[in-house]
Amino acid sequence: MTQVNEIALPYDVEKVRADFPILHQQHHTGVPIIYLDNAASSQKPLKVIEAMDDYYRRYNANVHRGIHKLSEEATSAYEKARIKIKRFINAPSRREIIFTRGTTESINLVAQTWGRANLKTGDVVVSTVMEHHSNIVPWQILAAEKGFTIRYVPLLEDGTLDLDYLAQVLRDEPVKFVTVTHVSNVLGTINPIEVIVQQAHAAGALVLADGAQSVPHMPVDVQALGVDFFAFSGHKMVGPTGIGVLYGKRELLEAMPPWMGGGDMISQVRLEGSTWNDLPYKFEAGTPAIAEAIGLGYAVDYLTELGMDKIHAHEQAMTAYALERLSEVPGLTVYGPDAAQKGAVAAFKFGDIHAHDVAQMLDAEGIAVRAGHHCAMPLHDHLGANATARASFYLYNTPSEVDALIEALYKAKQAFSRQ
Ligand code: C6P
Repeated sequence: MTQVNEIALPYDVEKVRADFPILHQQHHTGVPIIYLDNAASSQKPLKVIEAMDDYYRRYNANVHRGIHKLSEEATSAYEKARIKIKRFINAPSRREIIFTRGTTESINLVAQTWGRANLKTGDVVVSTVMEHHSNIVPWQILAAEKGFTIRYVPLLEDGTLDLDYLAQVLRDEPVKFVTVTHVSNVLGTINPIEVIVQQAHAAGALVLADGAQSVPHMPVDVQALGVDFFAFSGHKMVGPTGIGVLYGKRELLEAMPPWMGGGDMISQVRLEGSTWNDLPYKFEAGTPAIAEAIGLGYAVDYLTELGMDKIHAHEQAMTAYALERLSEVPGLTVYGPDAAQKGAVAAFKFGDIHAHDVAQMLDAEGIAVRAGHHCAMPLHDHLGANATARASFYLYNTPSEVDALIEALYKAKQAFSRQ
């Protein structure tokens, strides 16, 4: 436990920051960059960067193909990464870990395979108003073709899901599939996935949870959650871009047809027809993102060594502190539930100042935040805002960075009041 700005933090943040080269780059203001756009993408520790560099320098080759030393080494590292991820989310088998390009591809895979094979006119899929577009649009595309209905769970005043609505739809309508985010990328709401799974399963529906904003930030156990499918991205969890994961229960994955066809996903190809490879390869057509998978394995090592419990505790302390400080700023409203029910995200409106102007003025102070609809337009419609500014925290952020954010916001307010 270390004490920073009178806040108790579970580890020495400065020591952690030393692992991330980008955090030591100077902004044009002459101070190190303050990176508060972690919900969009996280920074990478040296360990991950070096692991990818090492692959390209020492054992670059394709996987599962060559009977030569380099290919064997590459295959072994690629498959080792899969095992690390299996352990990290406590999946029963490595065969249930499918490498994809990210959360978006993982959800599209489920829609285009399980969804295409199982959903028809008259069926109902349940999503929510707080979803990222990647958990709405794939279902809309399929619904337009298959004719099923999508119901969206509305939100309560405090930014949590209306679970009574969910219970009612599950009771009254032929729901086959529930697809819901674990943590909202705008409100930060942590949804009670175990409860949703219990209710959905009791009604005979399967559940996909979007873990893009949970896996990087808190311990996740897919067996304890009980989910049928779980999707997440490497780049938000100190890993590289271009790699993500779909976890699926083995019996479901076995029964699903493949999506993309090509090399590695087949068992036999004849001109008359083909048969499919075993899991997980049935869903990994073509040369995969090898360096990225290896990098993600090292990202998992990094998070595990630091400890997901500690990371979560660090972020809870940071979020509570940020919410407290933001509440002092006149005219500023943070969306979503209070710190106890919230991931490390603070999306806010700042009086009449447009979110893009807020982000631009913060950038001038060396502070990176995101502004816009954050790929959650239906949620912004619900909030009655076409854009919000969003500060999002991770394992390397410090309370003094929050202080700098607050100071810069006051400065922005002053500049705008002079106009
Ligand atoms: N949200 C954000 O700034 P990809 O792009 O496939 O790695 O992740 C998509 C995605 C899915 N679900 C949730 C809850 C997400 O937050 C994201 C990515 C980023 O909020 C980029 S739009």
